[in-house]
Amino acid sequence: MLSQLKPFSFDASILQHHSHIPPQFMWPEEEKPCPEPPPSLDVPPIDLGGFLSGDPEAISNATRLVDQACRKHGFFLIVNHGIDMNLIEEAHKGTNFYFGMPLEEKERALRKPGDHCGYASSFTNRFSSKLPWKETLSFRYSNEGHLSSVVEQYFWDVMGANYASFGRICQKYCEAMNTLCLNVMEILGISLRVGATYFREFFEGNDSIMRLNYYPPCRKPDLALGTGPHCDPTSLTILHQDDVGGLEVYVDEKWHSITPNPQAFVVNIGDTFMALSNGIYKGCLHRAVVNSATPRKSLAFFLCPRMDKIVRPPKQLVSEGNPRIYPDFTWPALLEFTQKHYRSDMKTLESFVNWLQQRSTKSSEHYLQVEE
Ligand SMILES: O=C(O)CCC(=O)C(=O)O
Repeated sequence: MLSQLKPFSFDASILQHHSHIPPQFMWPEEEKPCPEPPPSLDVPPIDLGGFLSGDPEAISNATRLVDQACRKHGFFLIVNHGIDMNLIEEAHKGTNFYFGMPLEEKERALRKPGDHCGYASSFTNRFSSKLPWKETLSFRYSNEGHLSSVVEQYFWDVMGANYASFGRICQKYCEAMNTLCLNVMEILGISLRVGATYFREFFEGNDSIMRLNYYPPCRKPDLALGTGPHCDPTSLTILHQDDVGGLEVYVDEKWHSITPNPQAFVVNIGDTFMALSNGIYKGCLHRAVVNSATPRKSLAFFLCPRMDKIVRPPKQLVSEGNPRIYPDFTWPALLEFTQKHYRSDMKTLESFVNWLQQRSTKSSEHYLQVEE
């Protein structure tokens, strides 16, 4: 089937009005969206302001709720987060501005094969099946001092002076997400009983990824998916969705919606944190559906460790009754695996471990560098 599909290029601004969609965007029966919106998932709202105030009751509530959610499915909301609502709004406006540009303009940031940063569109030049109905722009953020303008610089270098202001907004937005992630790491450190600073320190100097997702309307939303089912291979995802709705999570063998809340960030555990917690905290399958009337946007910040950090659980999380599940690895190895060899699903870590084991000792050593 795959080999019969011709390469194609569509203009999403035209395709969104077509009542027939190309077969590359039709998902198999068992993966199609639910005919009716599924019930909402009960995701606990975590009061970050309360936690940071040092109030013992607020700390105990936040850590208890996070612990329950992460043992079961790894999704929770952060409210009272202290991030300037104007910054969030500006980031959404800039996202509209960028994706509203003609294709040749957006393609100035075109993602190169094998790279994970840049502009990617399922609507252009792909031989494939089960394509997501979306366009994305991804870029690197680093918390290392000498890379303190890496986002701003990216927009300037790739898109030019007209995007300098949006680049500054994205830089600020990523810095805010970095702060938020490190605060969440304190909650996770307490809830896993390894101390507030353990994971915060592990992620200092992180080398993370920001992705802007844009889902045009689709006249056949019952056949297509905006983002196919996947687990995030990264460590922690902080997502802000607009008010359209479409994010769904697979819990207890069914899909559930995550109702939009502009005041909240949706947070989920990724595979790398699952490994850091020795499998105690779970990431779970999620996807995004599309609709026939309204474009949808989401801003996703993916926290990733510094490239040379060894992903290994702290000794408090390993015992005779709870032995190591995953071997030591580095984030670049898992990134390569999910970019080149494997579409992320519920079994990514298991498959990654098998892949690592199959490689020669020599090349494994390349991935298992020793931390400074
Ligand atoms: O747009 C969404 O709600 C989900 C996005 C997502 O899962 C992703 O970018 O990996």
